[in-house]
Amino acid sequence: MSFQRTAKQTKVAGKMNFKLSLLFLCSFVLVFVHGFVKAQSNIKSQVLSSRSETRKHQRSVVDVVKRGGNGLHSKLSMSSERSYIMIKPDGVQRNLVGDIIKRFEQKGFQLVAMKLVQAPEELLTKHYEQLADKPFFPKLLKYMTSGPVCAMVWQGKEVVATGRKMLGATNPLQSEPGTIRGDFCLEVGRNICHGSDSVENAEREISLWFNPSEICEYKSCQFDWVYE
Ligand code: IDP
Ligand code: MG
Repeated sequence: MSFQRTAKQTKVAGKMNFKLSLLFLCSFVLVFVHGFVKAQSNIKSQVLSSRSETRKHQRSVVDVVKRGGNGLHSKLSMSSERSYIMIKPDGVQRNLVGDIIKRFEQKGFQLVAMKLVQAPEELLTKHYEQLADKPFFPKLLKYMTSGPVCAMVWQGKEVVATGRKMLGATNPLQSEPGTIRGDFCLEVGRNICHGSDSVENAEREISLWFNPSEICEYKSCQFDWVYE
């Protein structure tokens, strides 16, 4: 009888031991999983906070530049004006592309977009919409569609007004020597290049001829030697 009780007790004790071990194992697994999850979330929050620190740092650098702390912002904004300059079909045919580009490069302006285009009449009609009622308009369209043009965007301080001075008067015979039209051509209907006449028109013309993705943004290595 007492032996049977002892065996039963042993059996019960064994079951208890098993349950206790199971409980212990479960608690160990729970503690481990909890620790792992906590460590993961700590790592995540550290990464997020370091990212936000980086962003804060970037913002503060931009702010310093914007406040003009080192004069960089004012230099950047004054040098960001853009003009649409186009070498017309006669300029391309007469191999004057290099000479015209050279003048803008030498002046210190920065080339930010360029392509050769056989322009459709529709595009030129939009480009010259302010001249649509002029008697020479059909001749102008014929001239401008007679071959490829070299379309460019030049950037720099007062590039619109200065570009116009560099081109010279519309009628080449009235253009000063030293200007592009003054040096390279004779007739108003063969005046080899176009330049935007206002900042507003420049932006309108640039958006007509170029997709934003075709215009490059870069700091020229000459920047600090051109701008004080
Ligand atoms: P611009 O090119 O100097 O800005 P605009 O008056 O805008 O001069 O005229 C656009 C273009 O139309 C000129 O560059 C020239 O090729 C052409 N053009 C202007 N006036 C005449 C003209 O009287 N006869 C023929 N073509 C002209
Ligand atoms: Mg014009």
